[in-house]
Parts: sequence; C-alpha cells; structure tokens
Amino acid sequence: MRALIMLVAGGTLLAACGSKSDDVENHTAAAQYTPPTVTSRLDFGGEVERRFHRIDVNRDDRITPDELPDRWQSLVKRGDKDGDGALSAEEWSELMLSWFDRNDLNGDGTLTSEERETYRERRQAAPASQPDEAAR
Ligand SMILES: [Ca+2]
Ligand SMILES: [Ca+2]
Repeated sequence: MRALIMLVAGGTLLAACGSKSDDVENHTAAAQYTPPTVTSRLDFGGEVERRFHRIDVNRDDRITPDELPDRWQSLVKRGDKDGDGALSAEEWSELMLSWFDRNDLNGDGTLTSEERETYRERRQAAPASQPDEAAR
C-alpha cells in the first residue's frame, strides 16, 4: 500500500512537472505535490526533498527566485528565515511541511484529498485571515 502511494505521488509530481499549464485551482505551490489519495507526512517529506533538488537547477543547495516560476515567487519571501534571498533545503522543507500541517485538519499525520478541498474552501471563504497565501 505504501509503495502504491509513493508511486501515485511520484506520478502526480511528474505530471505536475511535465505540464506548464496554469492550474487555477492550485493556488499554492505545494498543492501540486498531493495525489488525490492519502499522503503520509513521511512520504510528503520525501517528495519535498526530491522536489528541492529538482528545482535547484544550478545545484548550489539553495532555491533562488529565478529558479521558481513567477507564481511561486512569494514562497521565497515567506520561507526565507535567514533573509539571504533564497530558500535553503531546511527553509524549503519547513515551508512545505507547514503547508501540509495546515491542510491536515484532523492532525493525524496524513493528508486526504478531502482535507485539501476543505482547506482550500476555507481559505477562499476567508482569505484575509490567512497570512500564508503563497502564490497568488
Ligand atoms: Ca539554486
Ligand atoms: Ca534563506
């Protein structure tokens, strides 16, 4: 089962990478990570790490704004804790896992597509109360 989830997650990630079309439903960068199934926090963390290295095109272990698509630019500002203008692997993971935890509404360490949907609806209902808007 776990292998299957990994497989699905990997496939979704590949699909997300292959397609440049703007998915208007996915407002956050991290939304691209999650398959329409159940994702464990552990699996998600693994994906986050792989994604970091994929985005870090020049392999300097930092994600700089020029390595991100335009609509993800605000991620750098939001996650750059040490203010060096880039995201370290640590800063990136923190950012992505905090997104995961916000979506994991019942806090059981797994994320269902239902929780993601609920989270998205809540954000759209009260955008002002959500300072974590990422890539609008
Ligand atoms: Ca880089
Ligand atoms: Ca930084």
